[in-house]
Amino acid sequence: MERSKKPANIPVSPTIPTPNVSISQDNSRVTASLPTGESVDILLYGATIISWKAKGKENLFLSSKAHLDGSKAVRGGIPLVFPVFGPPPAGHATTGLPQHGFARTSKWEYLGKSTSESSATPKSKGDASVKLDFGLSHTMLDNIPSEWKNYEFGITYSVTLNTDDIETSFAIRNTGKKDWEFQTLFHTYLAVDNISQVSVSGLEGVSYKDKTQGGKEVKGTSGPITIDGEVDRNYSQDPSKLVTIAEKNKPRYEIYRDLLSDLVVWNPWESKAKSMADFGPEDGYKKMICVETGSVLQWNTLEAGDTWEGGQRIKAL
Ligand code: TA6
Repeated sequence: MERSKKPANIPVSPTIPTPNVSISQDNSRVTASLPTGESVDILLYGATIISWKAKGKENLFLSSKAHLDGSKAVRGGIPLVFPVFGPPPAGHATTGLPQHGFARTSKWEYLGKSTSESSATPKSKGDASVKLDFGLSHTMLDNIPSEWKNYEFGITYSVTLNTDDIETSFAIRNTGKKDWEFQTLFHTYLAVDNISQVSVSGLEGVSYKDKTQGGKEVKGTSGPITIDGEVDRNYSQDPSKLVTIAEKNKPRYEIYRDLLSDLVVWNPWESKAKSMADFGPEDGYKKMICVETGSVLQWNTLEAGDTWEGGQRIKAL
């Protein structure tokens, strides 16, 4: 063939960096990482995120005494609360369930991943992301010690790891013929360097239920929240309002909410931390703050066949 007519060589582009997802041998854990180094580690037990690394740091607090073997809800990371927040009330469909429900103590199914490669030029590894889906349904639970054994549901929990944030979202379906009520929350344990230098803004002037005072309604603080003792507060705040966690007045996390009107701010402080056998190290309470997002200050009724959705995005700064 005449040389001039030979088609030009098609340059072969170097492989575009893609997210990596692996499942542990014993099928108990899913780990994902991005070409840029961000990573997330999720136990199928409770679909509990136990590690989220971004900006070169671990952003979640995990108690050094946390049970990671499925024997108890994980003390740290992002445990999932469903269908009841706190101790179930008496005379209710959730009566008999454990504190914070069964989602965090059930084995979830890994449903798969979807990734988006870096769309920038092959050289930059800028914005790959990976979405991991997990599922829980009534068929996967046995001996539910409550009226809930008669309800049918399907939950898809999606965790999306991006370069500087993580998204967690729920799609909760009532797959049965009976309507039912629920509460749900992402019980996020954020890692901080020193709780005494932490402030939470975005809740100024918002009144709250103070669980350290038996749920008494308390007028909101005029300035950012600071922590110098046990704090256990339930706030209701317009989901479009940004909540920022700062350290030494330098923003460290931003929390964006999608349809989640309630926030819980919790730090057990010294004596409560000591009273929890799975809380460690002893001064671990100085290294964490729970800023939890959900829908817990009222019951959400989900009619048969309906789906409820809600989520959050936490940005590490
Ligand atoms: O979300 C705050 C809270 O409800 C606190 O009252 C405290 O009990 C915390 O959760 C931990 O609950 P747990 O059942 O994990 O010990």
